[in-house]
Amino acid sequence: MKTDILASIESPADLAPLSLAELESLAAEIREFLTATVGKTGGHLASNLGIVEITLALHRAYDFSHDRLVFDVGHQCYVHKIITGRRDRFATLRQLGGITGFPNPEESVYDPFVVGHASTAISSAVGLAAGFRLAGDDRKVVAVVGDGAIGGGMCFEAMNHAGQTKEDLLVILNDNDMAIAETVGAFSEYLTGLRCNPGARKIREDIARIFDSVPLIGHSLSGLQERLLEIIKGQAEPTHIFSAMGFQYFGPVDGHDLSGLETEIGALRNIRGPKILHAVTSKGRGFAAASADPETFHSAVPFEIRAAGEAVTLGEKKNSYTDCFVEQLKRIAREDDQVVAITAAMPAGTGIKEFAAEFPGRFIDVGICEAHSVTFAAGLARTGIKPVLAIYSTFMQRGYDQIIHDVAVQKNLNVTFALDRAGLVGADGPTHHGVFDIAFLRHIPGLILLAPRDGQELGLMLEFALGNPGVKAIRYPRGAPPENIFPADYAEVLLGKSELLRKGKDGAVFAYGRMVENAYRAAELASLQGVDLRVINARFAKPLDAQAIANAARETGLIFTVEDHALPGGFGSAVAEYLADQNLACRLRRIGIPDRFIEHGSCAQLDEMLGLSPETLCETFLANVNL
Ligand SMILES: Cc1ncc(C[n+]2csc(CCOP(=O)(O)OP(=O)(O)O)c2C)c(N)n1
Repeated sequence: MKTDILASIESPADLAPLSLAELESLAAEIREFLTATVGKTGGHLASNLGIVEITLALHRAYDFSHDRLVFDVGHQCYVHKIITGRRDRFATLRQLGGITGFPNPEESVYDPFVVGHASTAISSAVGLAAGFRLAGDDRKVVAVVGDGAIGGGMCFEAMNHAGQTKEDLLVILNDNDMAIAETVGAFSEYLTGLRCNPGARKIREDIARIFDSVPLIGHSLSGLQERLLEIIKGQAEPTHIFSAMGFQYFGPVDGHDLSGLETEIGALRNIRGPKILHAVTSKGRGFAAASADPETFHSAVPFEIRAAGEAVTLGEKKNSYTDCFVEQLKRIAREDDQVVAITAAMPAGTGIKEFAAEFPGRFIDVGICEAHSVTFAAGLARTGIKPVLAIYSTFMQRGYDQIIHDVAVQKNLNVTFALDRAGLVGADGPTHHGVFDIAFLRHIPGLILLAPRDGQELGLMLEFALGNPGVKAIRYPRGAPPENIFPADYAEVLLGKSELLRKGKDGAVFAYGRMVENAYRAAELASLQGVDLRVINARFAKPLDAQAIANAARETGLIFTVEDHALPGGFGSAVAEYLADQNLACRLRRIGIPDRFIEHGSCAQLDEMLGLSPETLCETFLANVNL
C-alpha cells in the first residue's frame, strides 16, 4: 500500500486508482494536513474535518471539471481545494494574495461559484441543472448542504421548484447536528428523528416493497381505499417531507464510511431527477479538540497543538466591540424587561449567547433565517417587546425587503438592529465584508443609522435606540474598540447630532464609526506637519448633523468624509447630497471603500491598501489641504 498518498494527488483523477484502504489512509493524511495548516492560518476547521470522506467519494463518482459541485456556504470546501490542485498553495489560505477560504472560480474550474452565505446551493444547483437540460447537456449537478443551512428558506424554495420541474440533481445533506452552534428548529428535530432511528431505513424499504407488491392499486381499490393507503404510507414513511417536495430520499448513511458512500453515491449518479442523500457526519472528526468543541473550531483562530489532538489558541483575547455590545445590552435589559435579543444562528459570534446565559427566557435563535428574523422582530415589537436583532452586517443583506416592508412601513415599531462585523472583516473576504449596510438602509424613510467611535459610545447608542421608537440600526466593527484615545467625556447622544472631537481651521474631517479612531490619529499626524484639522465623530449617517456640516463648509471650505463602507451610497454620499441640495460651496473629498469587491487579508493590511489607515489618511489629508 502506498504511503504519503496526499503528495501524489494533483487532481481528482489521481483518486481513481486508489484502493479502499489507500483512500482511508488518504482521509487520515488530509485530516492531519488540515489541522496543521489551519492551525497556522486560522479558518473553518471543524466542518472540513467532518466532510473528508463525502468529498473523496463525490470526486471518485463524478468528474467535477465537467459535472458541477456546489457547496453551500462554501466554508467546507478545503478538502475539495486540497485535491483539486491547490494543496501547494494551501498555506496561503485566507492570507492577503493567497487562496480564499471559500470556493472561487478564479482559482479553479472545479469551483462554479463564489459563495460565503448560507442556503444558496440548492438554488444555484437547480439553475445549473435546468441550464444543462435546456442545452441538451448531460452534465450532472451535486449540491452539498449542511443541516444548519438547509433550514434557511431558500433551500425550501429551491426544493419546491426542483421537485416540480424534476431537475436532475443530487443534494448531499451533510448532517452533523450542528450549525455553528447546535442546529435549531423543527426541521432539525425532524432530521434528528431520521438520524436517531436506525431501523427507519429498513422499515421504509419494507413498506416500499409491500406497497409495490399490491397489484394494480389504482384499479383494484376504490378512490377512498387508495387515499387511505396513501395516508398509512405517509404516516409510516418518515421521509414524507422530502417526498412531498418531489425529492427521492436516501439514507441516513454513515458519512464517514467510504465504502458505503461510494456504493450509495455511485448508484445515485444513475438515478435521474431530484434526490437527496442524507449523510450523518461528525463535526471536527479526527481532531479531539475540534470534536470536543466544534463551535470554537467552526471558525478557528490560529492555534498550536500541544499534545495529540489537544489545541491551545494563540494570541491574547482583547475586549471586542461584540463584548461591549453584550455587556451594555445586559445592563439595559436588567432595567427594562421588554428587551429581548434575537440571533440568526450566530449566538457566540454576536455575543447573544452571553445574554442568553443571564436572560434565557428573553433570547431567541431563529436559525439561519435572516429574512424571517427581521419580520419576526416586527411581530414581537407589535406586542410591545423591544427586540434587538444582533446580526452581521453582511447577513443583514438577506433582510432588505423585510426591513422596508415589514418594519419601516409600519412607522412606529420599536426595533433595533445591532449590525456587528460592519466594515471590513478580514480573512473571510468579499462575501463577508459588511460594507453595504449604510447604502441599503440610508434611503429607508424614518430609519435611524448610528455608528459608535468606541465601546462605551456603543452602550450610549444602544440606550438611545431602545429608548426611542422606530427602526434603528447601529453598525459596529469586528475587533477591539480603541481605548484612551479621545477626550474622556462623551457628549450626550441626541438624534442627528455629531460630536466635535478636535478643533481645526484647515479642513473638517467627518468620520463614521471605526474610522473615527483612524481619522483622529491621522489628524494628530497632520498637526505635526502644521496642518490643523477639525475632527468630527459623525455618529449618525441618518439623520445627518446638517448644522455641523454647514458650519464646517463655511468655516473651512474643505470637508473630508471617512468611512469603512462602500463609497457609492455611503456616509460620504449623504454629505455630498446635503451640500449639493443646500448649494453649499465647499470642496469635498470622500474617503472609503472603492466600487469593487475587496479581497481577503487582515483588516490592517486592507486599511493600508485602501488608504484607510491613519498614515494613509494623513497623506490624503495633506495632499488636499491648501495652506
Ligand atoms: C446567510 C448566512 N447566515 C449566517 C452565516 C454564518 N454561518 C456560516 S456557516 C454557518 C453554519 C452552517 O451550518 P451547516 O450548514 O450545518 O454546516 P456545518 O458547518 O455544520 O458543516 C453559519 C450560521 C452564513 N454564512 N450565511
